[in-house]
Order: sequence, then structure tokens, then C-alpha cells
Amino acid sequence: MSGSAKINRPNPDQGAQPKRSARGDLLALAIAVTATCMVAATGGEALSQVWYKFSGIGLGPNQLLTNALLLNIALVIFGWRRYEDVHAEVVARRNAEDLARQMEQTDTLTGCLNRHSFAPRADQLLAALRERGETAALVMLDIHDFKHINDKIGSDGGDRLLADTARRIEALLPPDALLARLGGDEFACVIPYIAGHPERVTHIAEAMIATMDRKLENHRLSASVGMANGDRQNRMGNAPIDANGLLHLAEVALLHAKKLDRPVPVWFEESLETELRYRCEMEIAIRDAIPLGEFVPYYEKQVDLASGEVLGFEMLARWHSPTFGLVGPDVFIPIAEEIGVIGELSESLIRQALRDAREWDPRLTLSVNVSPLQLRDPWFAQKLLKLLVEAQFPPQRLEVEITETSLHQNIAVVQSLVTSLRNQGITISLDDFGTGYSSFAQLRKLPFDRIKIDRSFVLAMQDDPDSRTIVETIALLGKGLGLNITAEGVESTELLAQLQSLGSFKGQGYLYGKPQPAEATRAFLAEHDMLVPNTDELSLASSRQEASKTDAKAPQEWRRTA
Ligand code: G
Ligand code: G
Ligand code: MN
Repeated sequence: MSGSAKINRPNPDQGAQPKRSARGDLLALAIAVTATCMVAATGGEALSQVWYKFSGIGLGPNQLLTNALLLNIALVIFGWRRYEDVHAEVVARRNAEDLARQMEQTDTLTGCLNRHSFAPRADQLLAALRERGETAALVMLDIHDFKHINDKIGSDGGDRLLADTARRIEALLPPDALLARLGGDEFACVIPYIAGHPERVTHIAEAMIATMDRKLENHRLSASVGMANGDRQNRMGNAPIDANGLLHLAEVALLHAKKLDRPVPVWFEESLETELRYRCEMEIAIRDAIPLGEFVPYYEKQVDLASGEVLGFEMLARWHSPTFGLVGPDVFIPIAEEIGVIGELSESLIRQALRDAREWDPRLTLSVNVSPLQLRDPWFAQKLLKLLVEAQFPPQRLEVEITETSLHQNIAVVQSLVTSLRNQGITISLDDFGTGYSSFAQLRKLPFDRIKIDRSFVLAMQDDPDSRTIVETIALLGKGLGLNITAEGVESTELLAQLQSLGSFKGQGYLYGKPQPAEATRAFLAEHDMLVPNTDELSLASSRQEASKTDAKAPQEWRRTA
């Protein structure tokens, strides 16, 4: 790191000069100078007396004058040496203080500025640039998954990665830029540019992303970059924005950049801040909504594609929010997962669903979706059983849907969980099959009862021969492995006909209606005489179930006449 402004040199404007030592310095010098003057004065007199003596005119210098002269010479020597000593001490002290100040302003690992020194230096640079009619962007870079990588390669390896990252970023920066490590794996730069021409910064940011995109000991490295231009006013609108204000905006842009599938540098825009605020409000609202019962189950029919008979329902979460309206699970489930309330949220939904489903005909199954995070909870199986016991709901009627993507995270844990759920009589489905690259080995290892073909393949089946092949292959796979199959996304009678030709599947989709709240579901079931009269009559209901098994005609009345 040499030659450019971003290596950390002590700021000349900062720090006091060592005044006390300088005073000692001057005192010693004053003594030497005074003594020299006195040598000149007394020496002149003494020398003239010596001259007179040699010329035979006088007696030579008297004793007093000689002593005074010698004393003054001694004082000159003392004063000068003292001046030299004090001066050397002052220089050493000044250097030490410079070093200390530099260390205080430097991130020792990378040699960049640190969090403490960054804002004042950035403010100075911004002010200087603005005076010349230029400006600067604040650019933040964050290494993806650094904590995980650090755990894997050890903290020495992590340190080396950070130092190397600083070197790589620095190599891309112009000499008038600043670079700081703000802590952890977060780097910030100030990059000057001509106002109205931020392309220079975008190009540098793209190069930063490119240089971070590489392999390191079996890890794919990558980084996100967020940027904010300094060509704007502060929040109050009464002055140009300062470094801390810009840092906040660049952070908002960085948060957004991290969410993208592909690393591209993101410039801050007002809309991002609105989104972030919306997101914060949503987080708070989600926490409050769980005890308030604003999350409610909706139910989607699952039918036998051959006969059209309704076999059960999949519970799909919905949020009736007084602030946000009706919110779908694709919005609130990821947030609930991130803020750590998914378990609590899911339990409250499953509790309600079990209560609802207790009133349905006992032949109807209830499917619930669980998040990969819930599968990591070692108490998940116990919690689910507790809910079943509380609701007096037979485990045989419950089906748990696990998404394919959750298998990769911890196959051993999922395996033992799936086994213990199945031992209780609960059935397990692999949801969204085809989207998550399950291997055959996983399908063999995990005792699933059913696979659900993701609706993207089913919906594309009619126009896309590849999707049709995929669905056909999954059908064969199900046959071969003895797994039941559900097709999602059955939207039309044409699709239904195609699926029927492939085998005997369960299916669900808009052809059978959209997901409905509990009341509407109840009304539908009442219409088809598929409610138990009273939840206390469970035993009666199960005897009805037994009876209906022998009555081949009974399922007829459950059929939806499409
Ligand atoms: O109903 P909708 O299409 O909006 O559902 C979108 C996704 O949300 C589906 O993939 C579904 O599996 C998931 N989902 C719905 N309800 C729940 C739930 O209670 N828990 C979890 N983890 N996912 C759910
Ligand atoms: O991933 P999961 O199977 O849990 O998702 C179920 C979601 O799919 C539900 O939210 C539901 O709203 C949606 N869905 C159900 N049937 C259809 C359909 O026929 N077409 C489309 N596009 N979506 C459907
Ligand atoms: Mn599902």
C-alpha cells in the first residue's frame, strides 16, 4: 500500500504539538545564546587585557574576568548540549506520538483507515472536493457468508482473506480515494468523481465484484457492493450530506444488493429506503400479529385426479394485517424465518388448522408446510405431537410437507426427524419436487410417503416437451420407489387429462378452486355432507369412517362435479 492517499497517514490537522518539550528546548537554547553573548562581552575585555600584557603595557586579565570567561564558556557548552538533548527528545516524542496517532487511525489487520478515523477523513475529502466543484461516492463492500468461511478456514485464513481483500480493493482505487475497514468483513471507500458522472464509480465497483468472484479453498467467494453519491443534501435539506449520512445510504443500498441473485453494484435510491422502512415495520407487525391471531389458515383442496374425490386440504398461511391488508406467505414467511419467529408462527397456524380439521370428515387429511428452519429444531417432533394431543387429532390424518431445498441443509437431522414423525403415524411429503436437485440417494435414504411435483413443471407441461418429460419421469420414479405422487398447479381440464394419462395421482390447483378460509371450507364441506356434527363425537366419526370403507358408493357424494 504505497503512494496513494488511502493508506493511512496521520492527519496533519489532528493532534496537538508537544508544547512542554518545546519550551524546554527553547530554554536550553536561550541559555546557550545568552552565554555566547556573555562570552563575547567578557571574552572581548579579557582578550584585550591579554593583548596589553603581551605588548608589555598591562598586567594581563584579572582573576575575576578569567573565571567569568571560563564560566561562560562552560555555560555555552552546557546550554548547547542541553539544547541538543532536548531537541532529540522532542523529535523522538513527536515521532512516537505520530505513530500512536497513526495506529489509532489504522486498522492493524489491513493497514486501511478504521471506523474511528474514516468519517472525519471522508468529511475532509468531501469538503475539499466540493470546493473544486467535484464530489465523491461512498462505496461499501461486504463479503458473502464471511462468517461461515471464517469458521471453515480458521481465523488466520480469515485474516489473510481480509488483508488480501483490502489489497485487491486498493489496487482498483484512484490515488485520491480513501479506503477503510469498518469492522468484520465490511469495507468502505470514498471515490471522488466529477458531479453528474458517477459512471467512474460504477465501473470501479464492478471491478471490485469481479476481483472478489473466485474460489478459495473450496469456497466460492463473492461480494456485494452498495453505493451512495455525495452529490445530495442531508436529511434536513440544509447542507451537503456528510460522511455518516452517506454511510447510512450506502448501507441501505448494500442490504438491497445482498438480496439480489447476482452480485451487481447497487446505487442508493429513495425507494430502497422506503422498502427498508416498510420491511422494518413489517418485522415489528409480524411479531405483534402472532399473539393477536392475525395469521390464519386457508385451505386448498387436494383431490384424487382420477375420481375428482376430495381427499384432504393443504393449509396455506395468510396474514390479515390491519396495516398491510391480506399478505401472502411468500412475503411474511421469509421475514418470520429471518427474525426467528417462524416456529411460533407455524405452531399457532397448525393449532388453528387442527381445530378446524377436527370438524371435517375424518377421512380428510390435513397437510401443513414446515420451514427448513423448523426442521433444525431438535424439539420439532415433540412440539408437533403436543399439538396433536392437545387437539385430539389422529396423527394418521396429518401430513407434513418438507421442501426439497431443506434436505441439503442437514440431511442427518432431517432423516431422524422424518423417521420419528413417521413412527407416530404422520405422513411426510417432499414438496416442490424438481426445484431443489434432490438426488436419488436422498429419496432412498429418507422415508417419504409422497412427492409433490412442483407446479412450474405441471403448468409448463402443455407447451414444453421437456417439462412433460420431467413429469412423466417423476411419475415413473414414484412407481419405481413406491412413492405416491401429487401434481400441483392443476389449472385446466386439459392438464387434468394429460396427468390422468400418466397414472393415478393426487392433484391440487385452481381447477378445484383457490385456497379458502376456514369458514368457506366448512361451508363447502357442509354442502357435501362432509362435516362431523360435533367435535365430541370423534369416536362416532371414526366408526362412520369404518362403515364408509365398506360402502363403495360413499365417496361419490364427496366428488366435485367439475
Ligand atoms: O399460498 P401461496 O401460493 O401464497 O404459498 C406460497 C408458499 O408459501 C408455498 O410454497 C407454501 O408452501 C408456503 N407456505 C404457505 N403456508 C406456509 C406455512 O404455514 N409455513 C411455511 N413454512 N410455508 C408456508
Ligand atoms: O409450494 P406449495 O405447494 O406449498 O404452494 C402452494 C401454493 O400454490 C398455494 O399458495 C396456492 O395459492 C398456489 N396454487 C395452488 N394451485 C395453483 C394453481 O393451479 N396455479 C397456480 N399458479 N398456483 C396455485
Ligand atoms: Mn406445499
